[in-house]
Amino acid sequence: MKVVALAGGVGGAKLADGLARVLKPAELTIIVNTGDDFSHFGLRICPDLDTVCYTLAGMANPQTGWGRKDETWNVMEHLREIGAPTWFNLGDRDLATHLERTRRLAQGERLSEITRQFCDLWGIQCSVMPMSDDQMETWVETMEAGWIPFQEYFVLHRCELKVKGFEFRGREKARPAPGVMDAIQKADSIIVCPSNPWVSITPIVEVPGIMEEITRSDAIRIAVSPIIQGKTIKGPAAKMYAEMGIQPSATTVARHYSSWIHGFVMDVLDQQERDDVMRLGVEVLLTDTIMTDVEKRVELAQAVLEFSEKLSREIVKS
Ligand code: FO1
Repeated sequence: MKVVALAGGVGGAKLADGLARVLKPAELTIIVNTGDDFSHFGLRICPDLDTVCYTLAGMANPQTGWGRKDETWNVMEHLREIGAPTWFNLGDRDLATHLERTRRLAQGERLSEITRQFCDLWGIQCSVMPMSDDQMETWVETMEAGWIPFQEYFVLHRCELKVKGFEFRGREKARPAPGVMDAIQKADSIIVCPSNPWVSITPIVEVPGIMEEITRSDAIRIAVSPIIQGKTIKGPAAKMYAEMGIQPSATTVARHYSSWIHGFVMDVLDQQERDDVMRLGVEVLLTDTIMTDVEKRVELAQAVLEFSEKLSREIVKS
């Protein structure tokens, strides 16, 4: 079975890890959002790529979900002493990743190639690829500060500003990274991880060509809700919907994706919304989606894959 997972952020990385533990390495390709990427102190930082890779490699900080475990913060302390900006926390070990990535990008290497080599070094056997090697940056339109880059919204302003909209700057010139279109073409199943629909998944499918390839493929397409009981486990997705005048719920997420998914996985706690989602023309799997530990990641991954196989049998029959 060939599976493509679309992922960004901590929730996405957890399900990607579950899938990597269930599938054979050659069966799984994870396409990661790079709309969050930015340059800071001259370094190229790719938060979602690093979160996915650190999580798969067992190197992620279990408290934050981003950054590395067993981290030290010497550079940050010295930056503070000399009055440098410290709003974005870069641990010493994590800094090594950004330094080496930036050095190699400056030499003309592609982000996808650097990511593949980091994965090899870190023992990650499935394919992890950025959505694009080109810069396509998420900007957030806020009520209070106008248009600002994503990391300023997310980290500097702690998601406190009111959101009005999003823009993916550089989109026109962005191309899917090598391997992305091929993986989608060959996929039996495309799984949208429980990531933020606005700023983790939309940038991926907005890369010119990717959505067309997804809808052209014969793959079963399934999304997992990041919203449970109107709230997100982590991150601002529910807050973003509310600020844009949309009631946050699992049904809202299903509606967000309904034009291109076959199946939707939502938490048992939201079972009263099942019929609303079915009315969107989408099949539903109710299951426990809260990934509190590695076993739960694996259980959710297994449930999603079984659901995909069931839908595949049903669609072939009909
Ligand atoms: N998120 C924060 O909330 N505060 C931080 O200081 C922070 C630093 C950071 C450093 C490296 C990295 O790879 C990720 C980091 N993140 C931080 C997470 C990052 O902002 C992600 O874009 C979000 O998690 C959204 O996916």
